Formats: sequence, C-alpha cells, structure tokens
Amino acid sequence: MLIKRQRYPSIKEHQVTDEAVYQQRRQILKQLGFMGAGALLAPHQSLALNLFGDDKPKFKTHPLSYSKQENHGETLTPFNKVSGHNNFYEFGTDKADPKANAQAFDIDPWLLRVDGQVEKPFSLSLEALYKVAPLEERIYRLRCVEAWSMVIPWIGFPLKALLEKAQPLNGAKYVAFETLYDPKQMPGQASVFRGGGIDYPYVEGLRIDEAVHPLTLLAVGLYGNSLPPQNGAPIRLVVPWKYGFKSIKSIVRIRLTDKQPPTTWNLLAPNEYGFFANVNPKVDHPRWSQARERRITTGGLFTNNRIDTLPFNGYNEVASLYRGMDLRRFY
Ligand SMILES: Nc1nc2c(c(=O)[nH]1)N[C@H]1C(S)=C(S)[C@@H](COP(=O)(O)O)O[C@H]1N2
Ligand SMILES: [Mo]
Repeated sequence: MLIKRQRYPSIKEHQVTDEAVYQQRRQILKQLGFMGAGALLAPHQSLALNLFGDDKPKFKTHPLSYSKQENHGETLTPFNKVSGHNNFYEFGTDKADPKANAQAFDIDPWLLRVDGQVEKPFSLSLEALYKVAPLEERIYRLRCVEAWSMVIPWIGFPLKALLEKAQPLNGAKYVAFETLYDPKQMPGQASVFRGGGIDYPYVEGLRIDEAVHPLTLLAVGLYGNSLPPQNGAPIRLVVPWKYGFKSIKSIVRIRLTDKQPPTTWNLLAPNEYGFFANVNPKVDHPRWSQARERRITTGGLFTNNRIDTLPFNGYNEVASLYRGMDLRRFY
C-alpha cells in the first residue's frame, strides 16, 4: 500500500520556515552562480512553456460591480502576494507554481451543480455565478495551517444565499464541495508527484450551521476583479475562521448530505488535519506550533512580521457554533 504521507511529504520544510530565509538562500546560490536563469523559474514553469510556447494563452480577469466594505485598520496583503504565493496543488506544490501554471486555465464553459438533499437541485453557468446575489467586498484574514497569513479583499456573496435557492431538506446536515477534475488542465492531477500525493478531485465539507453562517463566503473575485485562476477561478469558498485548506477552490459541485463528507487533507493525514480545522493557537500541528503566524504584508526580503494567532482567527462570533464541543478532540 502506498503510504502517501511518507513518500510525498505534503507540506515542505521551507513552507514553515520563514519565507525570507528561504528567499535569502536562493539569493546566495544565485550570487555564487549555482542558479542560472532557468533554476530561478518555478519547477513547472518550463512545463507550461513547453506546452504553449510563446502563444501561451493569458487568463483574463474582469472588473466586478460590488458594494465596498469599510476597512477597519487591517493592512491588506498586496495583490502581487495574494496572487503570487498560493496553495493550489492541482497546479503544483510550490507557492509560485499556481501562478506559473494556471494562466491557460480555461473556465468557460463552467458548470456549478448544487444537489443532494435539496428540494430544487440546479446548475449555474459561468455568467450566472456572478448573479446569485448582490456582490459584496469582504476583507478577511486567511490563516494557512502552515503558519502564514494574509489579509485579502474578497468579492462574493454568502454561501447561504446559494443554498437557500436549492431549498435544503430537513435531512441535510452537511455540505460537501468538490473542485474541478481535469488532469488535461491541471498538471498536479496528472501526476502523483506534482500533485503532492492528493487523490483528486480535492474535496471539502462544512457542517450545515457553519455553511449558512453569515461569514461563510463564496468568492468570485478579489481586489475589484474576478478571481485569478491561481486563487480558485471562477468560484471558491472562503471560511475565514478555519485553516486555509477548508477554503476550496474552483468548485464544480456543492452537495447537501446527511453524513459528514470526506475531506482531502483529512484523508491524506488524519492525525494532522481534522474535519473542523478551526484556527486554534492552543492546538499545535503535530509538526509545528500554531501559536503564532507570519503575516504576509508588503513583504520585502527581510520582513519577519510574526504575530499571535487568535482563536477562530479572531472571528469570535462563530464560537457559539461549537459550544459544548471539545475543540482539542474535534480539531
Ligand atoms: N482545490 C484546491 N483548493 C485549495 C487548495 C488546493 O490545493 N486545491 N489549497 C488550500 C490551501 S492549503 C490554502 S492556504 C488556500 C490558499 O488560497 P489562496 O492561494 O487564494 O491564498 O486554498 C485552499 N484551497
Ligand atoms: Mo493552507
């Protein structure tokens, strides 16, 4: 039997060491002449170049109309970091891979299916995704389980608005989400090694009360425009009080169900990633502490912006969802 976690360590050491240290190492190698121009490219950039040559298609985003949110003193992570430092293993496991490999991602036509235990199942076309409900800006902190975080101005609508259209039945206790499966477009799905050992499609889930919480967002854009492919175009989930891996990208199916659905990182390493995955500074990852995080802001080479991690990522209004639950056991 393939023990994926051991053969393909899913989170690499450099992802939990300081990015500055990692970048400095590369800088030193470059100065010593060990890295040519090619070595400075992300590993899979060359693949994209081979496939598309100079005619490589360019993904186009478009401006959205939305109501702006007042920013109460959060320093936003700049657009180039939000769209250049990503986890999207379908396009490769390094932080620069998704941007390098996803620019030819074809999202038209797209179909998002909403079904399962509902009165009225339906599907939405690409155009319809932007019209489910009035679009609103939501400035949210995103805390990755790897102990880095960003502040991102998303644009989207509450997941609740979409679920209501389907009229969930009484038996619907959970919501299951699924990312597109298309190995022709996603090099990580075409190779176990490139895809970090994940059994695709990437799947995620929420309890129904979490899903209909007003903070739970379906995002179709960020920084004023529709989503770049590396951030999960055309539609992705954002659950700001949970570790980033819950915020599944490029969703094609949302299914209401009576049973807790399987989730990708829990399948891969159940002792490291639970179903709930609420941000919790008191529950360490088995391989590192979750007490603090590196906030990615303007991010020069020598920034080392470490801050305390807050329970529920600072979104205390969700605490009542978990009253009476042992959050160490249900991590
Ligand atoms: N389909 C899919 N969704 C995904 C991932 C992924 O690899 N595949 N990575 C997750 C992780 S670990 C994080 S931290 C966030 C990162 O979102 P961002 O790149 O937009 O910041 O996406 C999440 N959603
Ligand atoms: Mo993450």
